[in-house]
Amino acid sequence: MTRTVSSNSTTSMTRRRFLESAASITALAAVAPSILAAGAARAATNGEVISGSHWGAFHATVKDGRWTDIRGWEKDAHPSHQLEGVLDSVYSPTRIKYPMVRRSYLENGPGSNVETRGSDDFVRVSWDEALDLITAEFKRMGETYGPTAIYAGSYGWKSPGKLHNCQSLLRRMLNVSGTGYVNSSGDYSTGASQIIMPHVMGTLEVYEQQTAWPVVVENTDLLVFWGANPIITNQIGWVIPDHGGYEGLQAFKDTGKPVLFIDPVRTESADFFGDQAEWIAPKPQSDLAMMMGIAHTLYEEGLHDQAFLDEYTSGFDRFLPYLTGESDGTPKNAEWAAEISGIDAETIRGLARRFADGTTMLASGWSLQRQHMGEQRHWMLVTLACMLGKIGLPGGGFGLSYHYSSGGSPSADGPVLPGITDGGKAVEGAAWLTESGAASIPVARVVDMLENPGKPFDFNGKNETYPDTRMTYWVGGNPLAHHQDRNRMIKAWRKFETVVVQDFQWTATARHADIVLPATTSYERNDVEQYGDYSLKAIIAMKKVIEPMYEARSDFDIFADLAERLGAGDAFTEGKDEMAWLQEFYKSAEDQAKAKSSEIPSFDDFWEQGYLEFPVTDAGRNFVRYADFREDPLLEPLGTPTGLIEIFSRNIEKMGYDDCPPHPTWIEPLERLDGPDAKYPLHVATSHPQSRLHSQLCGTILRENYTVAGREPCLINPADAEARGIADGDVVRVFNDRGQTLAGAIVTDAIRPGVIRVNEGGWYDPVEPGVDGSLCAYGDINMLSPDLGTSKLAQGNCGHTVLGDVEKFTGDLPEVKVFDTPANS
Ligand code: PGD
Ligand code: PGD
Ligand code: 6MO
Repeated sequence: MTRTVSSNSTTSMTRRRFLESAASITALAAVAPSILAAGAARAATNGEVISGSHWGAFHATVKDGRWTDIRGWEKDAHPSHQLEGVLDSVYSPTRIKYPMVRRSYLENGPGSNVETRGSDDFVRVSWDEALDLITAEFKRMGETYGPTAIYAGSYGWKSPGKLHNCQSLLRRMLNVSGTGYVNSSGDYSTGASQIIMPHVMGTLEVYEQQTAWPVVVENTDLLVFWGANPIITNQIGWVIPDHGGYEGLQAFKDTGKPVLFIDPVRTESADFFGDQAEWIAPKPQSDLAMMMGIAHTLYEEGLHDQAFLDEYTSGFDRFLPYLTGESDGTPKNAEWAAEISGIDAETIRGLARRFADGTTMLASGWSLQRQHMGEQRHWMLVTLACMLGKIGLPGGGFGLSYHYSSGGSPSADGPVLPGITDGGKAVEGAAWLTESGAASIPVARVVDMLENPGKPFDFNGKNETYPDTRMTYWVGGNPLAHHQDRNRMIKAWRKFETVVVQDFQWTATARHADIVLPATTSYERNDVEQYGDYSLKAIIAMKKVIEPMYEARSDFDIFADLAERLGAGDAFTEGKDEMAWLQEFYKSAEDQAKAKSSEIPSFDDFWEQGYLEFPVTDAGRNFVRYADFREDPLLEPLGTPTGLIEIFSRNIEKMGYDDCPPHPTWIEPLERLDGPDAKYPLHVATSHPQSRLHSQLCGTILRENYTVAGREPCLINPADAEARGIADGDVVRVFNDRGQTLAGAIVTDAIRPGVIRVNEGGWYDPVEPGVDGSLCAYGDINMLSPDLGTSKLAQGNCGHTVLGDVEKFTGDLPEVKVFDTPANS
C-alpha cells in the first residue's frame, strides 16, 4: 500500500451520501445480515435491554427513548455500585455534543496560539468541516514531516466491545490508508512487570490466569495481599467483568484463615476480612527491602527450599552473595530492611517464619511496580516465592492478578471472540503489542518523545531514537489525567501543531485539544464482548440502549468516514456494517464450537437472548499455575533462555543497564519517604479509586458520594493532620516543586503516618489554564508525580513515586469548573 494521504473527491461527500454508499457496500458483505439483526441495529423505544461495560453486564430500562434505570445482570452476584454512574455518564453535562474546533486554531490554522489550549473557547462546526480539517492535516503532516509526524499511540481504557475498539479503529484507518504514524507499546498498568516477567518467568504473568480460587480456598494457609486492594480493583474488567473474584474472596473469608495486608493503607479489602485480616503498613516503595529482609531470614535460619531452587531456578548462587552482603558488605537482613521500611526487624523475621510454615500465597497488586525501579519488586517477590518452594503446588507460590479483573475466577472452555484488527502485524500472544506504525515508543515516554526528537533512548535491550511528531489523534484515553507531571506535560503538548480528541465527555484532554469529535458511548451502538477476563464464562450482546445523543457518532462510523476521505473506505469497512461485523465475530465462535464437536445457537437466537453462557469446567476449577512445570521442568520448560525461573538473567546482564542489574537489587528510587534525597516529608499514594475507573465516571453523580468540599478526597493520618492544623473536611493544598492541587481532607488512622493518599483519575481543572504551575482546583494528583521511566529496561511510568506536603488552604477558594459544560457547546 502506498503512503498517500489525500483529501480526494470524497472529502466533499456529505455525511448522508457517505452513509448511503456504505450501505450499498454492505450488500456485498461476506456474512449476509439476518432479518433480525437488521432490526436489532436500532434501539428500542421502550423496554429492557441487556448490555455490558467495564463495570459489568446490566439491564437498562428505556422509556420513550430515554434510559431511566440500570440494574446488574442477574447472573452477576457482585455488580459494581458504579453502574449508577454508567447511566448518569450518558446524560452528564460533560457530554460532548457536537464537533468543535478551538477558536484560534479555526481562525489561524494548525499550530496557532498553542499556549491558549485550555483557555481558548471552542467553535461548533459541522462533521464535514471537522473531518475535512483532519484529513487535510494528515496530508500536510505526511508531506511536510514524513511518516512519523502523527502520534497515534493513543492509550487508554476506551470501552469494551469487539467492534468499537476505538484505538484499533484509529490505527486501522491509518494503516489501510497508508498514513504513516507513531505507535506505542505496553501500558500504564503494568509497564515494568510486563517487561521484566518474560525475562524471569518466560511470560507476562500480569494478565494471566491465576491458580483458581477454589484451590486457594482449600490449600492456602496464609493469603498475603502485598500492595493489593482486590475488593476495590476487581470491580472492573478490560472486557465485561464476571466479578468471580468476589466469590473467591468470600469463600476464603468463610474458612477463617488469616489474610495479611502489606499496604500503607488499611484498605476496604482488609476491612472486608474483619478480624481475619492483619495489617502491616510499611513505608511506600520499601517493599523490595522487606522482601529481602524476609529472604535473608529464610536463608539464615535454613528455612528456604534448596531443592526447589536447585531444580527449578537459575542463578540463585549469583544472587546469594548480594543477599548475604558478601559481595557488597551490606547484608540485606531484617535490621537493614527495618531501617528502610519502618517495620521492625522482629516482625520481618516473624513473617519469614510464617511464610515458610505451611502454604503461603503471595498475591501482589501493581502499584509496587508503577514506581521508580519498579522492575525489581515483582522479580524479588518471585525470588521469595522460589525460596519458599511452593510454586506449582496447590495454593502456594505467587500471583500477580488476584486483584484485577477477577484473576483466579474458574474458567470455562468457551470460544474466544475475535475483534476488529488494526490492520497491523500483531505480536503473538500479546494483542496489545502491535507492530504497526512507522515507529513506536514505550507508551509512558510520550512527553520524553515530544521534548527529545531525534535523541536516543534505551528500552529492553534496544537503543532507539525518538521520532519528531507534530500531530496527535487521541481516542479512548485521557492523557491529561493518566500521564505524570502535568505541568511538564502541558508545555510539551505545545509541540503538537494539531491535537484531535475523540471522546464522549469533555475531559481535560478534550479541553486542551484543537479538534474535538463527539463519539457515542457504548450504550448508543451495538457490539459483542466476552464476559469474564479470565473465566470467559459468557458472551454478551452489548445492545444499543438508546439512539445516539446530539451529533455523536460511533467510533467505527467516524473512522470509516475518515478512511473513505483518504480513499480507503472499502479497505476499512471490508464492506461490512456494524451488525455484519458482529455476525462475523460470532461466526468464529460457531466455528470454534464446531471444532470441539459442539454447537452454539445461531447469531439471531444469541442476539435475541442477549447472552450465551459456557459452563466452568473441572479443569478450570482445579487449575494450578505452573503445575506442569513443577511436574516436569524438562518437558514443560518455561519460556526463559534457561527454561527455568531466572533469579539471575544473563540477557539483562548483557544489556548492562546501571538501573536494572541482572538480579533483584535494592536501588534508591528518585525519592522516597525519609530517603536520602527526600525533599518533602510525606509520601503521596496515588491509588485507584473506589467509585471510578481512573477518570471515567468522574463527571457523574457518583462524585457526590466521595468528594470532600467538592474536591477529590485526601486521606491523612491524625498525627500529620494535627501537625499542620488540618481538620477533617478542610480544603487542603497538596504540593511539591512539580505542581499543586486542592483536595478535601479525610483525617483517618487507616493510613500510615507520613503517607497521604489522593487517588489517580481526578479531572485536571487548572485555575489559570495554560499558566505554568497553575493550581488544580479539583484534585488531579498527577500534578505532583514525576515523569520518568521505571528504568532503561521497561520505561514504565512512576505514578507511585511521589513525595510532597500538604497544608490547610486559606486563600479564596477557586470554583471547580471542569464538570460544567464548556462555553458554546
Ligand atoms: P480513563 O479515565 O479510563 O483513563 O488512563 P486512561 O487514559 O485509560 O480514560 C479513558 C477515556 O476514554 C475517557 O475519557 C473515556 O471517556 C474515553 N472513552 C471510553 N470509551 C470510549 C469509546 O468507546 N470511544 C471513545 N472515543 N472514547 C472512549 C488510565 C491509566 O492511568 C492507567 S491504566 C493506569 S494503571 C495508571 N494509573 C495511575 C496511578 O496508579 N497513579 C498515577 N499517578 N497515575 C496513573 N495513571 C495511569
Ligand atoms: P492501586 O490502587 O494503585 O492498584 O491495580 P493496583 O494494584 O495497581 O494499588 C493497590 C494498593 O497498593 C493500594 O491499596 C495502595 O495503598 C497500595 N500501595 C501503594 N503504594 C504501595 C507501596 O509502595 N507498597 C505497598 N505494599 N503497597 C502500596 C490497578 C488496576 O486496578 C489497574 S492497572 C487498572 S487499569 C484498574 N483500575 C481501577 C480503577 O481505576 N478503579 C477501580 N475501582 N478498579 C480498578 N481496577 C484496576
Ligand atoms: Mo491500569
